[in-house]
Amino acid sequence: MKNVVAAALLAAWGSLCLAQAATSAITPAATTWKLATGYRAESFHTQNLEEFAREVAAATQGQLKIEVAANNSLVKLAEIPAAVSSGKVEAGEAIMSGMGKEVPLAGADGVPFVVGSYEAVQRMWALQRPGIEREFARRGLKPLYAVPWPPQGLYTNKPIRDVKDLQGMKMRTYNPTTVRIAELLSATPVDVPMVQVGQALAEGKMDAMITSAVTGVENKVWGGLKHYYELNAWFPKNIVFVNAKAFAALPPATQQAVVRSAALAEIRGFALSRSAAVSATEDLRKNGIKVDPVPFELSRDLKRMGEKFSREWVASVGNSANEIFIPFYSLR
Ligand code: PCA
Repeated sequence: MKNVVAAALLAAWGSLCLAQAATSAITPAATTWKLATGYRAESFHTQNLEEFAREVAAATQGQLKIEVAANNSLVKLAEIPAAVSSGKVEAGEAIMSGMGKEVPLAGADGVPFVVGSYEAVQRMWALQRPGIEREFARRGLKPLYAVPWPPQGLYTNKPIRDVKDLQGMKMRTYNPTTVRIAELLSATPVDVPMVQVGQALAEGKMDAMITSAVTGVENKVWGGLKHYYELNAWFPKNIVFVNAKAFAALPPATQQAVVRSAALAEIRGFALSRSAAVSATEDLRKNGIKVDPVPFELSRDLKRMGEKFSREWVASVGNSANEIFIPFYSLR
């Protein structure tokens, strides 16, 4: 009797194993990607990433889970592209112009007074994307989507009339472009990661910076900075990318789900950026920052500086700069 029960149990166990093997042949094991970003969880970029992750999980019935690690917690912002290239993490988000040294085309994002509206951001991105795809592929990366920060304006701790007033100020920078701009303005560049701006201000390490209204609000800069001039100088984009091998290892249906969700995330991100630009400027005002139009002399001097910067940039990048700028201007 005992033997009969044992045999029946064994048979049941065997068929259970067979059934499991059959299901796992149909549904491959779930994959988890870690996605590193250097921005805070509450930032609109990160919120958008979280939504992207939720959509991918839903579209793949949980077969691909993307875990977002915000605030430099997994990899520091500046090191994210290399970490994704090497496969240390599967995916990441970085500010594209921060990669301008290795990928000159990515620097187009930070050239002052070229892109002046969300429509222009879209046109620039469409022209940049093929080159960015190619350059990223050479580094083992696959771009998924890009979303702009709101327009960049000038914050200062005292009123500014012309660029002479900026001379000698400690100007916070966040990429090679802003470093060069500080130099051209005879200010002293001080590299401060976005999440440390509040602290740097409290410690008296900075007098001025060029960034968005959103970044000023997120770092509650009104303790140290008093003026915000709406320069509308450029719209830097964050780009989200994945290790190309990790992407290629996904089943085709999952790859399609990622690409589709990325396209949606880009559209949603543009809309979030637009509305954050408006509400953040209002928040700056409410918190006592004087939001001013750009004084005539300052505007004239900055435009000149921008032209010098553009010439330098085109000369250093060569042909691929013209591949973007010529159609960009002729499409206008
Ligand atoms: N905020 C980021 C990049 C551009 C922006 O608006 C920063 O200040 O670092």
